[in-house]
Amino acid sequence: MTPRPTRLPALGAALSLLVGGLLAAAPGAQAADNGRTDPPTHATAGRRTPVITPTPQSVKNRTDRITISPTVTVVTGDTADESSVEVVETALRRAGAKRIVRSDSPARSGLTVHVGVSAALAGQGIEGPGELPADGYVLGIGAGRIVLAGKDTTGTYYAAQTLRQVLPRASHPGTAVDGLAVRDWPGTALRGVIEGFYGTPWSHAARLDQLDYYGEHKMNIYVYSPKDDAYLREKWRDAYPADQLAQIKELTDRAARRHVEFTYALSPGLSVCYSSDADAKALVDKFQTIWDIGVRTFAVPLDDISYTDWNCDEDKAKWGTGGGAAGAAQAYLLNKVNKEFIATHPGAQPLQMVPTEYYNVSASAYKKALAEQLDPDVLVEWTGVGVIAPTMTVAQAEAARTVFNHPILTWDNYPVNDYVTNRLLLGPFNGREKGLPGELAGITANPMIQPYASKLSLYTVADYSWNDGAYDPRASWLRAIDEYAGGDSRTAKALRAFADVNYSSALNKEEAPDLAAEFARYWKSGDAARLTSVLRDLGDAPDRLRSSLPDRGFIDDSGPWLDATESWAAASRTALRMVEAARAGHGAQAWELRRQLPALVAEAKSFTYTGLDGRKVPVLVGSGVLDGFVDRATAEHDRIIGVSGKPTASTSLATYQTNTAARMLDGDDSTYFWSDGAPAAGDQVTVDLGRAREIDGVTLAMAKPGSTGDYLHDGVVEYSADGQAWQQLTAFSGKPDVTASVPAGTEARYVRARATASQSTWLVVREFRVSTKDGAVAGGPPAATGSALSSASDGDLGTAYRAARAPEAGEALEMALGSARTVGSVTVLQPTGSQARAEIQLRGADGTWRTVGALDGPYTKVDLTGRTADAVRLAWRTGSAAPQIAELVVG
Ligand code: LTM
Repeated sequence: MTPRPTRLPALGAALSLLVGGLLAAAPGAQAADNGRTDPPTHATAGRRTPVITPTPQSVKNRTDRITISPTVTVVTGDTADESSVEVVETALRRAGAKRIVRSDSPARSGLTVHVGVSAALAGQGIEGPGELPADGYVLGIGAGRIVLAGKDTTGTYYAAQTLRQVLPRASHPGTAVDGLAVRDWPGTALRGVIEGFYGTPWSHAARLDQLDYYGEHKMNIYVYSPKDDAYLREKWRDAYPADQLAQIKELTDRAARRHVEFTYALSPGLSVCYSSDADAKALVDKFQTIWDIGVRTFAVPLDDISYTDWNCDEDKAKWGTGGGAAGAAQAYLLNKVNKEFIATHPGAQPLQMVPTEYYNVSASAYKKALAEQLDPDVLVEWTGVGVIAPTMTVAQAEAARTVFNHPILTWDNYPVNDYVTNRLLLGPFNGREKGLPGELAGITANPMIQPYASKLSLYTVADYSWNDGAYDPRASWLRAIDEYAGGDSRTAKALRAFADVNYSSALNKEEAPDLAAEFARYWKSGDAARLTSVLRDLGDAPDRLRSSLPDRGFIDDSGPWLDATESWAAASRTALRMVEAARAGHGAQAWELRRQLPALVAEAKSFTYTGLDGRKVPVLVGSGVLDGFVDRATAEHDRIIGVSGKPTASTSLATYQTNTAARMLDGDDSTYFWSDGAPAAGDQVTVDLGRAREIDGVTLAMAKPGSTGDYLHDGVVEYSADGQAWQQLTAFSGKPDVTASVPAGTEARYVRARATASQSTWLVVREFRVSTKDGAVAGGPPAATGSALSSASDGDLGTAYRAARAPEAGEALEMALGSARTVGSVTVLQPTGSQARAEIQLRGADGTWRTVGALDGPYTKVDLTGRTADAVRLAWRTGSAAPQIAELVVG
């Protein structure tokens, strides 16, 4: 393996500029591009520019071409190794070469490929890789030859990876390949992955597959640090069983062939005695067993441990207590390992460590001790500002380097999902400032528990780490999708739709950006045909991926999320059809679809992943977007048929845990809204009735057993028609139960309870009831247990009045309209299975009930030409089944 010294940032930046300027003008070179490659479909004057990933620093087209001859001669030089030659030969065969001959000198006829031979660039007029940083390379195609010239063997391997992407596929020799000069180098020395999450560690097969992927994407480090491998943490002193050691050896060998530093990370912090010679020896001995199988890079992570509790009395006696003592103790142990192991093993790479304070840049006694006492060549890993850093800047990296006084290797907690196991994080690496890689010793990304599904975002990590200057998160992500789909456009489309609904994270705030834009477009334009097609594609995407995605591991990784996507697409399509039916005046059809929705949504929410504690967690896809669309569509349907929406609750206070404001309205006295802090004067809880209604009473039930002081100690109950101008109904003080009487004729849309003084206790509101004159339901038959008469007119089509028995003669369900008003229509919605039969009657000014229609199936709408009435009723017919009414809507 090639040694990779940490590149000095300032030198790195200067070098980048220098090599950019040194690119020699190749004979026949075309106008230089800007260091970016074009998407796969891009063609310039009839030539397709191949996608090279990660995006190279410089690519120049040449006007000449080479031809893949039947026999190709491969000449190897001092930076060639077997891995590079294998990649080159495979690429040549795929491009149509029938025979490959290895030789010491170029062939007189046919194509010659020079692997690791810088001198051969002279024949193409291309500058060699001499000035490039480690891992840099030059690839020249033209002047009758192909030349791969690495700064080192890894550079030549990367030139081979680029050639693999550049050469076309052909079954016969004779393909012409456009001339090209690629001059390329990495943005930072170490680029890769730290398997550092909690949860089921990756399988051996998945790790081997990852190492292949890293090599292909010019990532050169893999840190083996799964939190749940006992031999790395709880049993860190114990030797590996032979079979596990054999697997680590296999990984090490594969990593070497892919030019990846296999880094072995041992985490002794749960039980180590820092001052103990025996423990230092145990650490070094364990490293020795790993060295013996070929590993050359080692780390000691000390994250997620206590540094206020010592594991042995000797440490307390030696260093005392506090962060400074912990820093000194850790430095002592690490320096010992550095001296007794790293320094005594020629070829060992610089030691890496994860500090216990890995997530900020604030000065502390702990960091000061590390900065001053830890050997200067030890690399310090750092997650940025925050454990999951939404953004990372050059200034933060500089601050980290200053406060730790060591080279910084980022442990970037993306796309790791061990803290959100119900999510796949498939969006791009984002929020990392350009220029950052040059400040760092390297970048390691902590991936998801799902190895294959991690590849989309890891592609973008590799792209950013290699060439941050050209990095565009979204464009990189789209290229990742194209590549991962294996070049098939329908599969790529399906993958994009699926990745879109699994997009958001701390780094990518927007969920499902493509789909959200489509929903927004629909609400604006009403273009249902377009949205239908989008949702059909989303619903078909899981099947397409299951049948066509080349990487089968992705399908296993994504199972419940694929199922949920299919179901949410079905629910959304039903919601769309419901809105369209309602808009077209097809009320019965709309109501039919409206009734199907809850089961579809329940199914979409039913898919689970078994989380870290063994419990099943429902997975989320398109959270807030897909369910948001269904909710909005439902509200739109309800609005169209004249239901103004059920009352909603809100508050100015933060919520404690899951005790949301909605619980004030759920009719259940055992649930409650609970604030996450004490109310100040002006804080309020508010009920929105959805439209102005005649109110006739307000009750507030506050506090609860165990929190008897959690009520508004001084406040007022107020109402408003518009949410701006408020009138007081009552003032209260010192009591958790408040009742406000309401003057007759009071109309309000909003009712609130507002604190008039600050207090020290929090607020519990069990129920906030606002009774209205209109919509009040009376009569019978009585409601069955768990149901209520009021559900027939609560603005919530999801609830229903369900009678306890069949009606008796003369029984009716009666709804008050408040004062007499003009009635344009009466709509009666029955839940599925309801067989009720009734006359629909209005009560006129003379107090007489007149029949205006009869129930006719689940959806009945009677249009009236302006009848005046003060009440409406359903007069049950003799022999009717026990009635069920979802909503009685008077328009
Ligand atoms: O980030 C670090 C250094 N340690 C742990 C990781 O093991 C874990 O995967 C991430 C994300 O939950 N958070 C940590 O604190």
